[in-house]
Amino acid sequence: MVTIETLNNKFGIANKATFYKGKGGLICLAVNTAPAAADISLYGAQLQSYAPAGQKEMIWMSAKSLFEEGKAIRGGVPLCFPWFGPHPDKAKPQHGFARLQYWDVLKVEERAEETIVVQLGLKPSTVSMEMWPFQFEATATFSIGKTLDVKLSVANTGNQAFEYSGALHTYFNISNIDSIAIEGLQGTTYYDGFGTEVKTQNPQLLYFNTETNRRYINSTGDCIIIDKEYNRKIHVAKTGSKVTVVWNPGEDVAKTIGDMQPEGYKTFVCVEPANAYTGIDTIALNPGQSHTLATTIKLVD
Ligand code: TA6
Repeated sequence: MVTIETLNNKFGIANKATFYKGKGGLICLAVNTAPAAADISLYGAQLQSYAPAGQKEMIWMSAKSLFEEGKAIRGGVPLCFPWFGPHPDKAKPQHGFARLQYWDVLKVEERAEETIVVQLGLKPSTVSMEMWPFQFEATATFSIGKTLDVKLSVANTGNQAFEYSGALHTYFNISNIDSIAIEGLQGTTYYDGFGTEVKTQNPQLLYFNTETNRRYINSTGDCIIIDKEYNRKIHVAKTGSKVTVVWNPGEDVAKTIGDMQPEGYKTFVCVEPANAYTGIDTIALNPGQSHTLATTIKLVD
């Protein structure tokens, strides 16, 4: 396996982008610049932290997350690919294999205004071929500056067409689930959990007082997480996605999640740009085609 020293020699940027051995021995990249700080694990290509200068952390991580091969990291921005949610074959992992694989470093670059662009890549492996027998190239691109961009591009590099679903399963750090609301989903239809009944959100704002697991369909607009206690608004824009998933497990479900503290549900909400619903928005790629699912996250007044 590649060493920290090799990665830093090849891709590191002095005092701004440094590879190090993180929890569980997983290799991570710490980014520290004047406009922002961030942290990315190569395992899963999973962003674990992002904060613009002088601001509170925007991304939530579970204090009980396992950092173990074969287990997903709980928190950050898990990349769900090539399927979202449970697979009909129960032997296959929920949310696909991408978050359970080591990704290769393709590039770490500094751009204008000290924005650091990190590109990680994933290609088929024996593990992926057993679960999903297609030739692909997945590229995760993180642009870390005053705003945060996360992109997951998938190219069909084989000679067979394939379909996939996925999500940028972003865990946002919030003051308290009782103190936040989400704007941007009014008038949008959604499925509750994995049910099939279609409901419509009438209120302008979505509040949380119990487990919430909604898939808003044909939802392409931006969302704003309004956090009264932290006195901030997080703007979540997206492209290449027709579904927005909003998830908070609530008190009872949180207790059943082994890698989350019982109180953990209070300080995060997931707002996920996704393509998550068979027949509605799964992405079909012919040989040579590609698709990009992307989000831009920033603080707004
Ligand atoms: O995005 C919401 C969801 O699909 C929920 O159903 C919930 O299970 C969550 O993802 C977390 O999934 P995970 O496999 O990471 O425990």
